[in-house]
Order: sequence, then structure tokens, then C-alpha cells
Amino acid sequence: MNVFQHVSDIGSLDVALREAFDIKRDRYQFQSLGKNKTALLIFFNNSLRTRLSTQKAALNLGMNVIVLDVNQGAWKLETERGVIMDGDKSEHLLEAIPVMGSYCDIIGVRSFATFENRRDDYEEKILNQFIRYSGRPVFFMESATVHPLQAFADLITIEEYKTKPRPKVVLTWAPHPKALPQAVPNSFAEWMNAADVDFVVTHPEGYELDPQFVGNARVDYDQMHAFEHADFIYAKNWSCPGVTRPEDYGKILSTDRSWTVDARHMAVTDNARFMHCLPVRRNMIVTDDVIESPNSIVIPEAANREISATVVLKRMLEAL
Ligand code: AN0
Ligand code: CP
Repeated sequence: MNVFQHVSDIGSLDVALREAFDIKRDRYQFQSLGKNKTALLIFFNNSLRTRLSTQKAALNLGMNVIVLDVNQGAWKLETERGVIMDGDKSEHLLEAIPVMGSYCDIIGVRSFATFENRRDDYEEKILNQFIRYSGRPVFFMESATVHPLQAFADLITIEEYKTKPRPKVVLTWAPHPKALPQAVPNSFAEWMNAADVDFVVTHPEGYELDPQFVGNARVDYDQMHAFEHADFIYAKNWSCPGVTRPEDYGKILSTDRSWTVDARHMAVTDNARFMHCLPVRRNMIVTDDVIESPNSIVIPEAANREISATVVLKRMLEAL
């Protein structure tokens, strides 16, 4: 595997899940695979889980790890070609990327949507430059449009907790005070469409996800109706994807707190498990009661980030 971006990059989900559970049984069994190999993890944005779980995954495989917080200590980077660099940016991404590539064997990058320009975000302008100019395999640690390490961990978690062969999985929008990217819901939708689940998305009008990710998934604008008989509730806020109105891209269209997942919502489900990628704002996305309930699996879900990252790094090491 040379790029980890889409669900198609991992191949068969059954095989990937088997590999994940095998690694979970003994996460150190491939220690020799990463000897004298270096993973470079580059963060343009904050992170708790991705930073720690991916670092741990690399250590599981016997790799060395370098973590770079671009905004703390590196030079401010210009990303546009042709710019006269007489401002505050000291270095161009076009030099920085191959330089970073020269110190490592595998690169992970976190670079969120900027919301400045829908086309730049959805064309993955930054990550594609890493793929093109680093000379290394690149895995996405949440880009402008996708968060595949999260979606893979979510799939592993659903597989572990499901009580029927084909569970009903509901992705629900929930309110949030700041405009958030679509990367998590995009990848979750993409992976759930590829998995053997009954997948439903619910959100207020205007929040339609990009068709390349949501595909033919059922969309229900009635949140309570969508929750009926659900086995998994996956809550997430996202800002306007700009599918129907490009001028609204990245905007907050609703702050309606009746969409906050609370006990009233969970009561109409089939005793559903509650999931969220974290970090989560309590009593905006989900009430204290629901996230603290025995049905909440947000902590094992986060723990599975180590497993998804170990599978992905293992696949990349095997292909070096
Ligand atoms: C980010 C997001 O919504 O994409 C990261 C989630 C993993 N969340 C925040 O910025 C709060
Ligand atoms: N879920 C997730 O990616 O968390 P972080 O932003 O803390 O890495």
C-alpha cells in the first residue's frame, strides 16, 4: 500500500478486519518488520488520539518515529506556487516536502480543510503534494476531506460490538459552536457503504455530504425516525459541505440543539451503542448521560485507533 486515503486502498474489508483482530491479539508480533524504518508524522493541526495512537502503532512494529508539529518550531510554509514570498512565510512546501521525505520511510500527514476554497479542499491540494513530491508512501491522518484511520477503527469497533449480522448504523449530525470539517463523516460514510451494514445518514437540510462519499446511502431528514431500531448511533458535527449551495461551503447552517443526542433519542433505538470519534463537546453533540451510559463505546473506539494504524503501517512496511 502506497497511499492510505480511501476505503479501496485497504482492499477486502474482511481481510483487513481479520488482520486487525490478529494484531489486537498480539500487537507486538511484527516487531522486526519496522527495524531501522522511520515513520514521520506531520501535524498541521491539533491532535490527541491520532498523534498518540499512530506513534504507538509505529512502536508496535519496531519503527522509529519522528513527530513534527509544523506550527510549533518549523518554518511557516507557503503552499501556493508562483507566490512572491515577501510575507511571513519562510519556506515553500515544494522544498519542505522532499526534505522531510529524505529523513523517513513512511509519512503520515494531518492537514484539515481550510474552508477557503471548496475546490482546493476537495481536490486534496496539500496531501496530493505530499504524495507527489515526498517519494514516500503517504497515509492520511485527517486531510481536507477524509479521516480513514478513524473510519477503519470505527469499523473494527462495530464488528466487535455488533449483536446481529447486519446491524443498523446511523450517522447523525449534531450541533457544534465552530465550523468543523466533513472529513470524519465523509470517511465514515465511505467505509459504511463498503461494509455489510444497514447504513442511514440523518442531518438537517443543507448538510448533504458529497456524493463521492455518501453514495446511495439512505438519507433521512427526520432524526427521530432515523434512530428507530438503530444498533449504532454515530454522532458528528460537520459544516455545510456545499453540495447543493457551493457558496455555503464551510458555513454553520444550524445550531438546533434538538439534534443533540440525548436519552429521548436513544430510547427509540434498539438499545444502540453510542459512538463518536472524539474530541466531543458534551451537551452540544451528546448529553453527559448518554456518553457516560454503559451503551457508550467511545473509549474502546478510540483505543481501536492503535489497531487501525498498526494494520495500515504494517501494510505500508510490507510494500517498501
Ligand atoms: C476535528 C474534526 O471535526 O474534523 C477532528 C476530529 C477528529 N474536530 C475538531 O476540530 C474539534
Ligand atoms: N479522533 C481523532 O482523530 O482525534 P484527534 O483529533 O485527537 O487526533
